[in-house]
Amino acid sequence: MKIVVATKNKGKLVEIKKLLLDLGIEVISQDEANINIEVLEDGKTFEENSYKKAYEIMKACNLPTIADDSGLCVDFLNGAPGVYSARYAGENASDDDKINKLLSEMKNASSRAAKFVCCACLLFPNGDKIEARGECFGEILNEKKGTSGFGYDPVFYINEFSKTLAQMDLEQKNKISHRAKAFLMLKEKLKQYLN
Ligand code: ITT
Repeated sequence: MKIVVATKNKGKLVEIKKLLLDLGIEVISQDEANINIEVLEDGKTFEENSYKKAYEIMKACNLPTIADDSGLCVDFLNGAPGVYSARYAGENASDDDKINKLLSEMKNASSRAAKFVCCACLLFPNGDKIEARGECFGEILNEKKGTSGFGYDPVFYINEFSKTLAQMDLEQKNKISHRAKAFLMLKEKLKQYLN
């Protein structure tokens, strides 16, 4: 079996490929499958968007396809940026632009609690679907710390480890992140499905 990963985000792709390594299945990116489609992420939930991404790429390549829709939900911002995390500072904004916007919105925040959410959806050409959700809790720092990872990692601090996600190496992030939890559950469901 071969699985296509429906993402254009290079940081995510590195994490997902590593998370799926122990399946012993060939995993290729949508670029490697030569699928150049922009999926309009207009769903109201992470679940809706992950299904939509998996569906559109799966239709184009006719192979089992896995998509991840994820984002940062901040208590003080009533769950924002949420499903808009990628476009929080505009369509082509950099990770730094997004972080700067977040920190300015949180200048006088009474709470800095936040969580990352990841919804993973694996769709098969016959319509079968496996889904899983993972969450990772932390708080938003006032300044960036660390250079690993991607997105909001430099300001997402986890008390238990006294580190931001950007101060962790990939191995450590892939043990505790929202994505790690979602993909661990998805792999368990896939193993049952294949038996
Ligand atoms: P694809 O849709 O092509 O997969 P994307 O970056 O647009 O790529 P999303 O729509 O799921 O993906 O947006 C998720 C955004 O949330 C992502 O761009 C980051 O800004 C942020 N994000 C998600 N997971 C993250 C993580 O593990 N660390 C830091 N930021 C993360």
